[in-house]
Amino acid sequence: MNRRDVIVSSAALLGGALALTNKAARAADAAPAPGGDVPGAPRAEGYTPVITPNGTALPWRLDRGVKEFHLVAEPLKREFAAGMTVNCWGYNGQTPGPTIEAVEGDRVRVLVTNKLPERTSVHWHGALLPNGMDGVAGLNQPHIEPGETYVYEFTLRQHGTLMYHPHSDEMVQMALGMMGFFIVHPRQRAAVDRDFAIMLHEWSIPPGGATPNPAVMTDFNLFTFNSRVWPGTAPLVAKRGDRVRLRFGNLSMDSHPIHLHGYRFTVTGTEAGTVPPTARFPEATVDVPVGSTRDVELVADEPGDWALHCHKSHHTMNAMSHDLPNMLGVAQGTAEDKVRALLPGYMAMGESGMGSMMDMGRPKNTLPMMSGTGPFGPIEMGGMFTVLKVREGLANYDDPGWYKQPPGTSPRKV
Ligand SMILES: [Cu+2]
Repeated sequence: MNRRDVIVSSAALLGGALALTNKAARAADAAPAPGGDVPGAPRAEGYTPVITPNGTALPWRLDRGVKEFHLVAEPLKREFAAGMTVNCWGYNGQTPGPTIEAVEGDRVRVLVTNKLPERTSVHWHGALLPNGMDGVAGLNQPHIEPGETYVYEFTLRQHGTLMYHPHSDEMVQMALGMMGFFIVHPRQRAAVDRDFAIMLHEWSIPPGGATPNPAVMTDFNLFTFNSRVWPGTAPLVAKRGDRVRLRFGNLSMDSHPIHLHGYRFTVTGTEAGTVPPTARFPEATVDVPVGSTRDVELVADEPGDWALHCHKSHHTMNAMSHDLPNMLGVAQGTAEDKVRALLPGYMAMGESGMGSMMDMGRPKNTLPMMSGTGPFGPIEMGGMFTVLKVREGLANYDDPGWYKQPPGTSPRKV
């Protein structure tokens, strides 16, 4: 296939049969795809639709056998949790961008409209495709200038948890939140009841600030599941006995060891497809390396509220500062009064731990370092933390509230 046949400039596009104004394309995005396909509902093709907690699926329409999607790259505001809104870049008003779902063998067409203040491109991370469709601006295609729309089109020759992200000023654009899942289901029916996709990311936003700093390489202070931090992360709800798949994607600058309490699971897939059953082994923590995806599967056979979080402990903190002196065990009683004379409101911190820091004052648009309240008090977490809620006999998958532990199954104070 000739690249020019399938990547066309905005001008050519607007003059051709595929002409779509941004406004019309947005309207098409908002409407259910023809043929009875409603995003988020089970599809005729037989796969369980992926749930993107705190996110959405990208609608598509069928155009003579081709699944057509439309991504609009644009600035947006994202609430990370109540009390903090961040100036991000993403797709269709969201970070991560809406999840693209298709089936192995599908021919897909993705229109990409650039409404950013700078040029961009989209790389289909992990996809097997013609070289011209790979999205590395300058190498495989021209940059998509502001105001232009490019069309990518290729046939899905694989299945797996793929991703998409820019390959043009990639450092800045990814630091601001430009990334999304591109999930390709296998042809045969998937054997899961609940299928969740969580994009891992990290950000550097100074206390009181609202714009991520793309120049930061290692010292991040906010760590997100689908661009939300605890307690803003949606719970994952399953019925007892459901087979659950958790998909994790990582386009941040660090690996994230994701730990699930109360369960064992096996890694069943990566961005390159299914892991052969003979290569699987049981784990309770899956390390998700940079530039990778990991699918894990389990049977939700133990009811409860089970923590799911990154096990790098700084990654479950919000607005974490890393340049503090270590005050553990340092008596600060008299120093506090002296400093307070110079700095009214000063609080000595860290002498016996930092748990109480969730109560301290802070600049506006800044979340407490540790946060969230559960049925037994403060949870003292932040960042990459959510809860898998497994319940008996659920009528639906709405948040069922906190788990009521059966008598005799809780620790006793003696
Ligand atoms: Cu982490």
